[in-house]
Amino acid sequence: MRIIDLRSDTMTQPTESMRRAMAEAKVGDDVFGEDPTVNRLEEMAAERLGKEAALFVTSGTMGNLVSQLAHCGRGDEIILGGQAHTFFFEQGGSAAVGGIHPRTVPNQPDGKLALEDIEAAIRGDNIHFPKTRLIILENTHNLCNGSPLDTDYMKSVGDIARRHQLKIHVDGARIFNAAVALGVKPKDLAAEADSVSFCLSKGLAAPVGSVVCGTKDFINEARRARKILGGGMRQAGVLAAAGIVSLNEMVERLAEDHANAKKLAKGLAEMPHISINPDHIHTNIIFFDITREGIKPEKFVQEIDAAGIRMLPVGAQKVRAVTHYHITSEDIDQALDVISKVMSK
Ligand code: TLP
Repeated sequence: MRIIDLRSDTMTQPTESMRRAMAEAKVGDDVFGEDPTVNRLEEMAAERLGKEAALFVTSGTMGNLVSQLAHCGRGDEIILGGQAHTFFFEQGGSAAVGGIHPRTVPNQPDGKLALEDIEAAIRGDNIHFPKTRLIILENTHNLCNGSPLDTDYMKSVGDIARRHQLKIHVDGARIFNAAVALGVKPKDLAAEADSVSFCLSKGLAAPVGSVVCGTKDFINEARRARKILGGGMRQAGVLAAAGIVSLNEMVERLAEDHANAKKLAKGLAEMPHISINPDHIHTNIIFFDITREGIKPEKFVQEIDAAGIRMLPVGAQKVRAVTHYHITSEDIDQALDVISKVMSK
């Protein structure tokens, strides 16, 4: 039975061309700055994001953490969404490792933080308060249906940050999805950010790795933070080689994933006892609610799994599905067929 795995775009396997590039990669000791393939990936990433420099890290979680450690000192405060991956799914690393105080504001359904909420959360000069240092945005926003944040919104947050001398970090795990969905360049979406981290190992299909981009000074600090976290890798060019293929070959095709996610959302919207608005789906992540009594997300997921369709249950009513490189339009037909049978039992 063919397994159609929609749990996450992290399930993607390296392509043939990645495997070849990995086998043939020229390598050196990257802690000494001597791995030519890592250096090449970092140059390419900096160029794509319109920043001076970049740093290859093990994961999106490490990318976000080294960025916070580079921007903030102990006791500093960050402003971020209550649904932000950095707040929700990274073990509270900001506080646990960095002594950084998270101040959450609500995410709007499209992943944005309301501008007035950001302004209201910024601390004044008062001996009782931590110092606000950093605003973190997420693009695309995972828990908010993979919504992309556009350049106008980024400019508005940039204005606030400049007025209050704050930095902006973008958790751009899927910023290439955002750029493709909005028809802009990743560097346009990153222009207002002091730092951006993006993942190679999600829709871009590399086996491992993320890249953090920013000024040279920021990257020097982030490199120190990576080392203390144990993330100084040696002949990491075997991994970076796959990341180079990601940037060269895997970006434009993300549009197919978005089309498949939209198709899945539209198909689900027509089914009884499933609630989803396909107009809210712009990239490769969809969430839908199961509204039928007696079928909880866990049970639903078990039943479709028996027919080879994998999705993730999240919370009391919700299920998540993510399209990616290994999912075809026919797979979506198959998934819809299985789901419609499960729901009409
Ligand atoms: N997200 C994973 C899970 O952790 C939920 C997924 O399957 O979507 N930022 C964002 C927006 C992310 O979605 C993720 C991973 C990360 C950061 C962390 O990346 P990794 O897993 O490489 O540490």
